[in-house]
Amino acid sequence: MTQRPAVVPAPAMIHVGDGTFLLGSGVVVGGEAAASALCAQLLAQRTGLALETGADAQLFCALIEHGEPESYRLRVTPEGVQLEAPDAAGLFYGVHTLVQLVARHDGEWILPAVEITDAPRFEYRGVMLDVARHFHGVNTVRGYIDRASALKFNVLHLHLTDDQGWRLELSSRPELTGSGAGTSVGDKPGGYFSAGDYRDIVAYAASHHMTVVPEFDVPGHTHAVGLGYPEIAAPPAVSEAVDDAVAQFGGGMPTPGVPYIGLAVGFSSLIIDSAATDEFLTAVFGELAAMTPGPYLHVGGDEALGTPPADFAAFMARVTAIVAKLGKTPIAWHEAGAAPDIAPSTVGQYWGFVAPTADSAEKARAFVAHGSRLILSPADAVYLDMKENDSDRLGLTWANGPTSLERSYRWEPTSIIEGIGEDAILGVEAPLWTETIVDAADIDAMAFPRIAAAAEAAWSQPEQRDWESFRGRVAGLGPLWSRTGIAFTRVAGVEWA
Ligand code: TNX
Repeated sequence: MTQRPAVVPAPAMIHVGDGTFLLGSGVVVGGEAAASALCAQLLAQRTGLALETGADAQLFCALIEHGEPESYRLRVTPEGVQLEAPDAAGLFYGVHTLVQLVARHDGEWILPAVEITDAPRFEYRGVMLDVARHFHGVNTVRGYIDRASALKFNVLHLHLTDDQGWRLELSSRPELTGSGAGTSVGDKPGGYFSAGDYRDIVAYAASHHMTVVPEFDVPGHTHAVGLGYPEIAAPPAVSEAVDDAVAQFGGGMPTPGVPYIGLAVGFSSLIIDSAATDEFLTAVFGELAAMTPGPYLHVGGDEALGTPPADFAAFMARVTAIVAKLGKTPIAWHEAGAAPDIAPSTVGQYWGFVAPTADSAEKARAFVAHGSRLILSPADAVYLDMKENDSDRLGLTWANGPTSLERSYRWEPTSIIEGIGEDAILGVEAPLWTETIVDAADIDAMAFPRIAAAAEAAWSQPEQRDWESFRGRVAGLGPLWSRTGIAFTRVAGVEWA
């Protein structure tokens, strides 16, 4: 085996040794219970071999005393396989690396002899799924958790609300889903998560070492709120910025009280200075905090195009204070950096370009000046909803599109915003907006393979990142993805196996 093993994201250290370990039926996987069961299951799925778990194992998974969180060490020799990690997440990631190493050689399933030591670069490694523009149900979300966690992502950000629908049932404001969740973009069926569905997603994510970050997007992107609670909805905004956005995305302006099924953004707002809005925010974020074990609640704050700057600043200060008081860390899109009085713990999510335009970098820096950190989601690199070709059925092009796998790969987190280095970066997140994305097959076709490029930006050390190497390794994942039912796009420029 001289070929470089197809491990994505690239590990911190990989050394290829001599020989191979032969995977045959009868091979026993043992050690720590959860990891060995997962390992046997995934290897069986990959190869079709019946592997057993038990004592006298040739593949052994062990928890050890010391090491960085989420790290692992994997040693494959012709005699056996040892996986060690200081925590369950590390074992989980080691198992997924092992599964990526499986290869077919002279008619046998083998693992190449390797020694790997690995640990993540960033602590926040996110994917975002928009369940508002098109609703995506629990099974689809579970599938996305399977896929993302296998690439060592540890955060699932759910964009739960937008103009087109409110997708989480709340007992404090039942009309949010009673009236606000009936449709999706293009008048497709709507839908929402019950509290039980949400708990199911949170638990499934946790079992895959992912934290759910739920987002209620306010004050803009709230047309659907007005369907059930018109008393806190401002009339659709009229401004040049709104006109431009409506012209760019399409679907026209909304009619108050009627579900919005277009693609435009920026026209809606909650009423800013109102006791009823305040009570609404306290109730909905309070209920969300109680349902959410993770440390973060996302408050949105993007594209409030019709909201005067002073109103926007006052609103973002208010909503971040409410979330902080609930004992959670607020996250807001970078526009909220323009609000001087946001809760100082607020994490900013930068969605500008790799080369920042206008005042996006300045707004992003404000979060760090307050003592917090940034999540980087440069839209022209890791927005998974960007088209690869103008003629593609799915996706948008506004972020310097069409894009490419190479563009998604070739960027370095510390080189985007001047003055924002490693310590100011909490992590990297790849959002998937779903204006054009209707079902699980669409999600696979858009997210794969570019999600793998984002995974490497989030996990791998800069010295391990190299486009030519990635291009080869990602090709090697094709058979694993096919085997696990991932309907990825065979993008040009990669020699898919
Ligand atoms: C911009 S990114 C948006 C979303 C759209 C997306 C489409 C951001 C914070 N806002 O409302 O869905 O573009 O790519």
